[in-house]
Parts: sequence; structure tokens; C-alpha cells
Amino acid sequence: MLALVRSMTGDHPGRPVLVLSNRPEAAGLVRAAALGIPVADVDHRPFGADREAFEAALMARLSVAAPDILCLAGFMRILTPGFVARFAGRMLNIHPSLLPKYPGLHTHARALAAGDSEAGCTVHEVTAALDCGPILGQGRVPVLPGDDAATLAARVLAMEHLLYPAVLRRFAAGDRRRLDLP
Ligand code: NHR
Repeated sequence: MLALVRSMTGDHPGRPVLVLSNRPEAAGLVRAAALGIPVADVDHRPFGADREAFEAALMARLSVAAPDILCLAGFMRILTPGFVARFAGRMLNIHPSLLPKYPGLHTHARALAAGDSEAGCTVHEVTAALDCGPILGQGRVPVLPGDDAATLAARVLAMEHLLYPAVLRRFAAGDRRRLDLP
């Protein structure tokens, strides 16, 4: 999230209008606020299993900011088809695997268990089908001898911080061609 926010200066076609978390305690909210960006939280927990009610509260806050593009970063609540439709073609996510490999959770442990020699991250459009939207970019990193899920996650995260800003810059300029790093 901070890598995205920090990238949006100068000739970048986008500017951050809101940083929104479903976790009120998220450290990113404090960091974004310190950069002068409007922040908000909408805690999902009081809504229990009622995803539509949670998303209505999300939409109420998003409507005020009126973003053109929504970037998920570590956002861990599955979004309903109705919410996704409101941002069709303008919602991105970064996922810590080389999709279509390892959608869902525990991606690094799964890559290690499979004996993969490379891992990475994928920026994709968010569609109703989880982690299945059109791929906008991928960043590859090696899996090294002795890696565990934590060391691999750290290497992938460094690539996430390069890939996501690079893809967003192109996407915000209307370029949806796929970007591959390195
Ligand atoms: N929503 C839709 N409709 N489509 C996608 O592609 C989405 C999405 C919401 C989030 C991020 C995704 C990831 O990058 C994402 C993509 C959460 C879960 C999940 O199982 C799965 C994938 C992703 C994010 N969430 C559980 C839920 O019940 C909660 C898990 C938890 O809290 O730890 O929402 O990984």
C-alpha cells in the first residue's frame, strides 16, 4: 500500500484519494495519514456473516472519496459479485503467487511443498471469481536453498513493491497490457 501511495507523484496519472482498511488497528492507516492521505476503517467483524451489509458500509465510505481505481493490498475479505460489479474493470489486487498457480491462501508454503524453483506475485483485475481475473503483470523471484515460507514471503514482498506500482502506473494511463518483471 505504501509503495503504491509513494509512487503516485510527479507525472503519475493517479493520486491516492483514500486508504481504507477493514482492520481498524492496521498500521498502514497511521502511515498513510502521516503522508496526508485521507484514511478510514470499516471493521467487518460487527457485520458477522452479512457480507452485503459490510460492503454497503464500505461503499458508503468509498462513495465520498469517489475513486476511479480501487487497489486491494492485503485485503482479505472475499467480495460479493454485487460489489465487484460496482468497480468492474477498475479494481486491482496483488496476489503472492504466479497465478494461475496457488490461488487462495498459504501460497508460499504450497510453492515450497511443490518443490518449485521460482515463485512470485501477480497483479490481476478483481472479478467475481476469486484470484481469477485477467492478469496485468507478474514478478518472478527464485526459490533459494534453505527457504522457508517466511524467507520466501519476504523475497516475494520486495517484488510486490516493484510490480504493483509499475502495473498501476500503466493501468491508470489506460494501458492494460501485461507487464513481466524482471
Ligand atoms: N474478491 C473477489 N470477488 N475476487 C477476488 O479476486 C478477490 C476478492 C477479495 C480479496 C484477495 C485474495 C488474495 O490475494 C482478494 C481477491 C481473501 C481470501 C479469503 O479466503 C481469498 C483470496 C484473497 C483474499 N478470505 C476469507 C473470507 O471469508 C477470510 C480469510 C482470512 O480472514 O484470513 O473472506 O489472496
